[in-house]
Amino acid sequence: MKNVIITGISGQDGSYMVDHLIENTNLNIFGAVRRLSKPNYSNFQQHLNNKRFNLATLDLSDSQSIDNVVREVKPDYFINFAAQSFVGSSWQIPEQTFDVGAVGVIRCLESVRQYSPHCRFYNAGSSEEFGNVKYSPQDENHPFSPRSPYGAAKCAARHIVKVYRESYNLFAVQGYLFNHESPRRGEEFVTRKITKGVARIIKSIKKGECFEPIHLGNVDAKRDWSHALDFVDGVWKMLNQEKPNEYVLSSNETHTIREFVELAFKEVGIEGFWHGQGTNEEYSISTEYAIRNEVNSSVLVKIDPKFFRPAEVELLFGNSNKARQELGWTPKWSFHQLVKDMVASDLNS
Ligand code: NAP
Ligand code: G4F
Repeated sequence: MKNVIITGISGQDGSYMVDHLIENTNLNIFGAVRRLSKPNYSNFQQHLNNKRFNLATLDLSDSQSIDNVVREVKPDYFINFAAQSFVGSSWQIPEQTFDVGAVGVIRCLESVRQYSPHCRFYNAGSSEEFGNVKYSPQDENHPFSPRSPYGAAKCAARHIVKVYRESYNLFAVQGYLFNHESPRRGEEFVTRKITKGVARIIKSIKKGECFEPIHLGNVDAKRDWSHALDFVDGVWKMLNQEKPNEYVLSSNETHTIREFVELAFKEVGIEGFWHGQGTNEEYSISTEYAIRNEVNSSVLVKIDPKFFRPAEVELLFGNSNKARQELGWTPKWSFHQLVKDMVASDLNS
């Protein structure tokens, strides 16, 4: 039986990849977590008793820990999802972001080269590498122009993956993945912050209670959002093609944060309207809804400069036609279905 190491399994993509490979392959899975003072197994606890699932401990900032696992497992696949993945924090902890996101990838590649050179290696690349975009939609030929320490780390990782592929003939690739979300999305990312806020607000309204608005930064930024479930399938296809090519995965649509807000509130029956300008702008409940439902608070969203970034990626809009044609990758979730799924999950939690 073949072995796969997956890092980042406590997070969104790593945990969905474990689900995907348990269901669709007969691989032995070595899911890697780092040591935390309070372990968080919630995204993969459903597999803890499965004989094909093994928990491994490794930290991307520690080459010994990576070597130990790779030497023992001799993986056929190594899927690296581990990273400090929050762009906003990458200005506060730039060294750590770069160390894990770029140097950590060298540590993994070195381990694979030495102890399991036949292994197929995947690193999680990002549309943040395109950053200050030059044309739309962005495809595999778009130049790199990162706007954050996070984006710069992913660019460095891309170069080192290529260097190892070309120097040692490793099957090593890094996809260009646009934003992908789900009910397992971390709570500080904008989509989850919105859907969690919407669930909190509608629950308060139903109880006749006052509520605090959701505080957001730049609501005019545009993102190309997909469901993470579609992307783990795309990553697995990328790893199993004949030759190591790198692909964009995206929905091929772009939407503002504003649109996400409007759709998420609509999902729970709340109609709102934007008013005011700049940092005084707000999204408020329509008067008819407020009267009908005897709502005491009216502001749903407030703009808070605390969430503005030192440099912003204003527009991301992908072109994943190459992956769709060459890998036969067919995403199943629409933007609307994604918002619906996230709101429903937060309402039930
Ligand atoms: P996520 O939910 O934040 O998960 C990140 C994972 O990395 C967590 O399991 C985290 O573990 C782990 N990790 C962090 N530092 C580590 C370290 N030093 N050693 C070992 N593990 C470490 O992120 P995600 O959304 O699933 O994204 C997965 C990957 O894809 C990331 O590399 C991200 O940068 C990249 N990516 C994501 C998107 C997206 O839209 N989701 C788009 C493009 C690229 P802890 O629980 O211990 O913190
Ligand atoms: O949800 P975000 O934090 O995601 P961002 O920065 O696009 O990064 C995500 O996608 C990348 C792929 O493109 C990944 F590589 C990365 O790991 C991560 O998964 O922010 C999205 C947009 C930004 O323009 C941000 O300025 O939403 C804007 N925004 C507005 N208000 C906010 C907020 N973002 C957050 N997190 N919180 C806010 O209150």
